[in-house]
Amino acid sequence: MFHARGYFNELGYAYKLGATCVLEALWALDGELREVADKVLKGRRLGPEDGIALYNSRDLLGIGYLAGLVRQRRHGKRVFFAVNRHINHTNVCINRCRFCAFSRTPGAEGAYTLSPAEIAAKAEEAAALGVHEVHLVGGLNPELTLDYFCEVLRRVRAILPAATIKALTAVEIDYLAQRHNLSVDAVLSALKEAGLDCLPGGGAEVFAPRVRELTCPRKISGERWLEVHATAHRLGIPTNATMLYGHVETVAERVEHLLRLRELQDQTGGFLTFIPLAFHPENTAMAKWGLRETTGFDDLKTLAIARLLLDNFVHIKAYWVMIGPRMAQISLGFGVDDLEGTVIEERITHSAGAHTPELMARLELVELIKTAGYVPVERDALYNVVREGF
Ligand code: V47
Ligand code: SF4
Repeated sequence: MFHARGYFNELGYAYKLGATCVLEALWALDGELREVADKVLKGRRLGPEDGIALYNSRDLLGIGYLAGLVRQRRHGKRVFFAVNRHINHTNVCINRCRFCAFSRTPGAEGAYTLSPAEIAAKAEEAAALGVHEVHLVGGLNPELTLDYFCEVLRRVRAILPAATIKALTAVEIDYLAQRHNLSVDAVLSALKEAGLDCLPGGGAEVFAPRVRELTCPRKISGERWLEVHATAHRLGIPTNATMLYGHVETVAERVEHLLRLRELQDQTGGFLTFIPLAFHPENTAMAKWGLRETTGFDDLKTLAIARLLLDNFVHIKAYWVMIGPRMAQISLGFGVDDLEGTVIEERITHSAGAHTPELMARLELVELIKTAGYVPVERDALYNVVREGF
C-alpha cells in the first residue's frame, strides 16, 4: 500500500525538497510503481518482480525521480569523473563475440598489437594531460603472455606513479590463467604485484546462458565472470561491473543479471561502480539480425533501474561514449553519480559505429556537470578524490 504521510517521517530528504513537491511527484506515479515507490522511500530492498515492473513501466520520469532520490541520499549533488586514458593494447581475439566490431582473428587485415614500448608512449602522453586513471583492455591474443602484461603494468606505473591502473577484464584474466595453467588467484596476484589497482567491468554482457549462446558462445560463462571478480575482491582488488543491453536479452534476463551482481556485492563489497553498456550494432555480426541502437528512453531507464536495484553499489556510471554526452548529462537527474572520464582514444564502440567524440576535455566534463546543477569531483579509478571545487 502507498502511504504518503509516513514518508515524511522516514525520509529526511523529503523535508529538504518540500512536502508538496514530493507528494505531487508520488501521486503522479504510474499506479503499478506505487508499491516500488513505497519500498524505495522506506529504504527497503527491491525484488525481481519490482525490477520487472520498473522495466515494464513507461513512467520514465517517475522512475527517474525515485532513482534521483536514492542518488541524492548517497551523494547529494556530487558527480564523480576521472581524467583518464583508454588503451586497447590489441584487437586480436579468439573469441570473436557476435556483438563485437573491434576484434580481428589473428593475422587478419587490420589486426594490431601494441608493444610495451608503444603502450609506454601512450602513458607518457597521458602523463602530460594529468591522467589519474589508465583503462587498459584488449582481445584474447594467444601471443600475449603474463610477462607481457607485467612488463606493461610496470612501465605504466613508472611513468604515471600517481595514477591508478584499471586493466584486463575477467575474460582476459581467465584466458591468461588457462594459457599458463595457473590459477586466477596466481594471475591476479602477479598482476597486482606489477601495479594493477582494479579490474574494469567488461565481459559481463548478460549472464543468462541463453543470451551468451546467441551472442558470445566462446566467452566464459556468467558464473565464471562472477568467480573471477569474487577472487579479485578476496585479494583486495576492487572491480567494476557492466551489462551490455539492447540486443536479444529479455527484461527478466536484465533483472536477473543485476540481481546476480547485487548478490556478489552483498558477499564481498568489492564492486566500485556499475556501468550499463548500450549495444551498438554497426559492423557487428548481429547487425543483420535487424537490431537497432538503443533509445534514449531505454538508456535512461536502464541507468535509473540500476540505481534502484543495486542498492549496495555506491556508484552508477554513465558511459558517454556509448550514450552521448548530452544523454549522460541528463542521466545525472536519473540516478547517475559517475561519468566516464576524458577517455582520449576509444576503439571498441567506435568500431561499432558510435558517432560520439573519442575524447572529452576535463573542462568539458566539468561544464557538463556544473551546468546541470551538480558539483564535479575528480577521482581516480579507486574513487580517491583528486580534486573537488572547480
Ligand atoms: O566487454 C563490445 C562491450 C565492453 C560492443 O569498467 C560493446 O570502468 C556496445 O567494459 N556495442 C568494453 N558495447 C567496455 C567496458 C567499459 C567501458 C567503460 C568503462 C568501463 C569500466 C568498462 O564493451 C565489452 C563489451 O561488453 N562491447 N562490443 C558493441 N558493439
Ligand atoms: Fe574479444 Fe572482448 Fe570483442 Fe568478445 S568483446 S570478441 S572477448 S575483444
